[in-house]
Amino acid sequence: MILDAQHPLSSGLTADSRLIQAYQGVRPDVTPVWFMRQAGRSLPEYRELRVGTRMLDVCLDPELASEISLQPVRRHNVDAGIFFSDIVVPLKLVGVDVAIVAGKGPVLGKAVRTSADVDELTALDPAILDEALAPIRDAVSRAVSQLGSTPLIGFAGAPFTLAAYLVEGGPSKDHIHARTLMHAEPKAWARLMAWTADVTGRFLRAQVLAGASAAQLFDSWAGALSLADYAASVAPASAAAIAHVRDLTYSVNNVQGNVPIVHFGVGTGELLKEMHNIGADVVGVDYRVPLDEANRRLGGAVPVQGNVDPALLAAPWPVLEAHVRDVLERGRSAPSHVLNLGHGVPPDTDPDVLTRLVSLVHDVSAAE
Ligand code: 1CP
Repeated sequence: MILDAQHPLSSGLTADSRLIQAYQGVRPDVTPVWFMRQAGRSLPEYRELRVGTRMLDVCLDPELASEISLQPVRRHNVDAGIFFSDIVVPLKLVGVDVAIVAGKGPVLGKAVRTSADVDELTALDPAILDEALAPIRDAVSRAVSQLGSTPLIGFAGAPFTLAAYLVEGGPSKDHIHARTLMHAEPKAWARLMAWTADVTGRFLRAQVLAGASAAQLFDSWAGALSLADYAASVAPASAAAIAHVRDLTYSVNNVQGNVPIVHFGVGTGELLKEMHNIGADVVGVDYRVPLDEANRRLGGAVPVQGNVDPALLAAPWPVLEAHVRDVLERGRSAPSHVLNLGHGVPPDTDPDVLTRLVSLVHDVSAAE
């Protein structure tokens, strides 16, 4: 489907931005940079807005969600905004009993542990999202109207990462119940993954149709899986989630493009190739695998995003600077590179360090 003429990719507002060029495999004049979790607790203006509010209420308030998406763009001069929301928002909207507990993360009213639990969950009809996602569409279009030529990235959780919360009932270290269900009840697992792909895919598509210029699928916890389990029991559902946005194209000055899709996971060094193969354009790399090695594993033809170690944001500036220069240097081996962290901004990060890091990346890459 071709995006409508007002979409910032179709209108030409964001199609030539550094971010979209790099995501398309073209190296722009300057390496673009944004940070996972750039919107959030590291910013005093975010903490101030959040006083007395609940996370999921804020996600469903179009004015607040758009304002929070804009805060880091105003402050840091990053090359992209990321929509402020959470991966569990579409679960909440389809009718799942889920809350986000401060300092902990998503907590489910009831863990999905058996085939009967899966039947009960999947009886919730994903089609109701078409209407229920209205506040998300509203928040995205408000943010996009303020961002001008800076692209907004839409995002969603990959089916495995969402299933990990659904099956565990909350945050977990090793996701053991999810991995047990995968093998103990393979048919129920497949139903769970297909349903989750539909729910999360609709969330992602709604953001792109409302004006997001790129889409990122977060499979944060896929690093808990073996390559064989990932390929057999997870990758098909991630491909199905991505298929919700894979058909979206734009045409500007007679040049056709597709909405770029980024796929990111933590501890997924062994899975990089598979994570690209599900239909992603760009692979997000965590801090464990250097970018030149990630590029080698990906076959040398895939744009990469990453991978400054978030731990170094709190190290003395010369230590961080040397690390960032090294990441930029290794990133030059790939066709193109978007600088990011290897995972989210830690909540206690000094925001001035992030602003300084953005200028460093722009200055160093412009001089190359
Ligand atoms: O700036 C941005 O990046 C946009 C905001 C954003 C994103 C992309 C939030 C806001 N959440 C997410 C995605 C998300 N949510 C992921 C994938 C990215 C990642 O790996 O970091 C995951 C795994 C979640 C689940 C989640 N929600 C957690 C992790 C819990 C765990 O298992 O360790 C947490 C703490 C939340 C709550 C949340 N989401 C976002 C914020 C700012 C917060 C904290 C809110 C609070 O505590 O009040």
